[in-house]
Amino acid sequence: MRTAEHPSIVSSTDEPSKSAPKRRHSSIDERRVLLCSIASDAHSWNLVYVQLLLEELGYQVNNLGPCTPEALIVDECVRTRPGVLVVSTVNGHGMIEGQPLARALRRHPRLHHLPMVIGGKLGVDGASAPMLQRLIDAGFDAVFDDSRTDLVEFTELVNRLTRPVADAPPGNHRLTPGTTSR
Ligand code: B12
Repeated sequence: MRTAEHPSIVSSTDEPSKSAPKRRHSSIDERRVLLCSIASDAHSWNLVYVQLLLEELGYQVNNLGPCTPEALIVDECVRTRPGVLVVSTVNGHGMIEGQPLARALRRHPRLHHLPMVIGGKLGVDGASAPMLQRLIDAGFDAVFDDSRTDLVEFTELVNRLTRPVADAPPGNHRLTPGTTSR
């Protein structure tokens, strides 16, 4: 759904989860971002741009580069335990390829709670809200199509997703799969 707070972000439901927020594994580094693309996408300046943006905000970014194989993304998420996974893609296939990628990540027993977002130029012919919703349904916490979103919304969300649990106000549900906002 599109939220009133972030009208151009298609994000998962705002409804509070019934379950208590879950504490993530202690080895997770909240300030570490794993950045990647999708397997078909050869564009690289989008990745450089997003990396520099996040580094300026103080994140340590591990950029896996373009044409990122799904298996590598899963393995690196498990190995490096990032605070958030950011998928950047602009060739127009993100809408399609992002879905099996999200499902593969969510299927892994150690990645149920990994905050993950996707953004860029996601479709070849624009990006309708129902299309973006499919990426949320597949497992992404938020979707940013560059025809609808600005980078301020993205950086605000990353800050929120990676806030240490101890600093989060009561009722923060960011650790529940499929939920980004309170
Ligand atoms: C350079 C370029 C290439 C180069 C890439 C070289 C390289 N090493 O990167 C080459 C020639 C290889 C190339 C190939 C192709 N390209 Co090209 N390419 C471009 C071009 C001209 C510039 C891209 C660029 O570097 N931009 C600079 C970066 C910094 O900006 P950006 O990519 O727009 O990213 C911004 C946003 O999208 C956003 N963003 C990106 N990721 C994320 C992630 C998050 C989370 C968030 C919040 C925001 C965000 O932030 C960035 C900064 O504002 C664009 C057109 C254009 N003017 O944008 C087409 C473009 C991306 N290419 C396009 C296409 C179709 C192709 C090809 C399929 C062409 C072909 N028929 O072969 C192939 C695909 C190859 C592949 N397998 O992926 C289309 C994609 C269409 C779509 N999505 O609807 C574009 C948009 C051109 C067009 N108007 O049709 N391309």
